Amino acid sequence: MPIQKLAWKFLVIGSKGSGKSSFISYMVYGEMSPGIPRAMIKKTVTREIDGIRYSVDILFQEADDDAERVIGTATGMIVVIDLTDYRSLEFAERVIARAYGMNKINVYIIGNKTDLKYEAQIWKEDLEKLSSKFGSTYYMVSCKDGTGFEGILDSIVDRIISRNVLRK
Ligand SMILES: Nc1nc2c(ncn2[C@@H]2O[C@H](COP(=O)(O)OP(=O)(O)OP(=O)(O)O)[C@@H](O)[C@H]2O)c(=O)[nH]1
Ligand SMILES: [Mg+2]
Repeated sequence: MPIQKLAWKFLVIGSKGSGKSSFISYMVYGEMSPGIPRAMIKKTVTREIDGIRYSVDILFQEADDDAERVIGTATGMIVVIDLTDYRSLEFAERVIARAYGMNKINVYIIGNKTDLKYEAQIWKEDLEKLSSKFGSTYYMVSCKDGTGFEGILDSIVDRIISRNVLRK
């Protein structure tokens, strides 16, 4: 089977404390390891589509207020929203609007901290509204108990391969 190697950068953006580091950690290590440095962390994802094997090196980079400087260089954007903080939704909306203004279409919305449901200030319906406004996709997760992580990265990678590589 032919192999195509790809290298992408994913920006993980969100308001302070929304769970960006925890999300990257869960994606890459399968657990929320406290205190991972604000560094670039790499994960390789392998997918098979239409008889071609894709090996994608994904570099995760965390960003918040500095987001605007780095949006231009990213293949994909993962916008993390703290469901217990309504300001986190406002932050996300601003960042997403800016990204679309720069023709960045691979934007994925993550509603984080579903385990804190009694403290929620943002609900599924809010994320539904936000994602349909921009034509993006949203996922609900908890970096604490691992809920909702199953298949997220694979589905994001498949979508980007379809859009950017196969141009379906
Ligand atoms: N209960 C709960 N706490 C979480 C979850 N995800 C992250 N946290 C906590 O939220 C706090 C912030 O998490 P981080 O991953 O450091 O968030 P961040 O967005 O990287 O924060 P900054 O880099 O400081 O902006 C930490 O105390 C985490 O333990 C979650 O799903 N549930
Ligand atoms: Mg962090």
